[in-house]
Amino acid sequence: MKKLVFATHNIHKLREIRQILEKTNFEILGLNDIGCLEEIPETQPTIEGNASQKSFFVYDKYGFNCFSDDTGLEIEALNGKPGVFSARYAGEGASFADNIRKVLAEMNEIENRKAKFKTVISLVLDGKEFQFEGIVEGEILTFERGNDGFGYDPIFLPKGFDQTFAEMSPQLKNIISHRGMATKKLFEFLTQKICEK
Ligand code: ITT
Repeated sequence: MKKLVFATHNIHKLREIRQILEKTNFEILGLNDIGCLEEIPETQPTIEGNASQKSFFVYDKYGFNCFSDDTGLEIEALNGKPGVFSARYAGEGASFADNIRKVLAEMNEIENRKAKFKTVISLVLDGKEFQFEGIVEGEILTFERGNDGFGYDPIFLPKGFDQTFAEMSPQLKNIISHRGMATKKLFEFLTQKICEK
């Protein structure tokens, strides 16, 4: 079985990805499994750049084929912010609640509520990079709704649905979400790779 590293320290993400990629015959390793305990730099100005930086960091330093993901919320009226700063929009170490508070304050009295979540997965196989994107469009509400999910889920209403990401079941969110879509593309690519062998 070919080994493939998922460059995250987040065990929840790792578990989820292992389930999704179960049928590809790739053995998915986490960073801990390869002895990488350090924080991987994310210093690029774009989501694509950050995903790429993480994958190449592991490939170059640890010598494993690898993939990583980066996600951002892009709000039209805020010129695409918080974007790459989504995790630390209200400052280094900010909580999800702090970030939501900042977004709602900045969106106060703004009529254009359009926003999208974007995930980019960067896969580095034998030194060659492939990227897979997932985008979900929607709008930013004026107040929080729902308790599930994480991050900006309580204020994001995906287009065509009347539940926020924090109100819908995790199963439904996984099917329609940015990360779900990007992961599906990765799954199809890896399945095809195995069939080619
Ligand atoms: P890594 O260690 O894997 O890099 P991270 O916390 O940086 O984890 P992401 O790049 O996936 O995770 O996401 C950046 C931020 O965007 C995250 O902290 C959330 O605030 C927000 N976010 C990402 N995915 C989200 C989702 O599905 N729903 C709501 N908010 C999300």
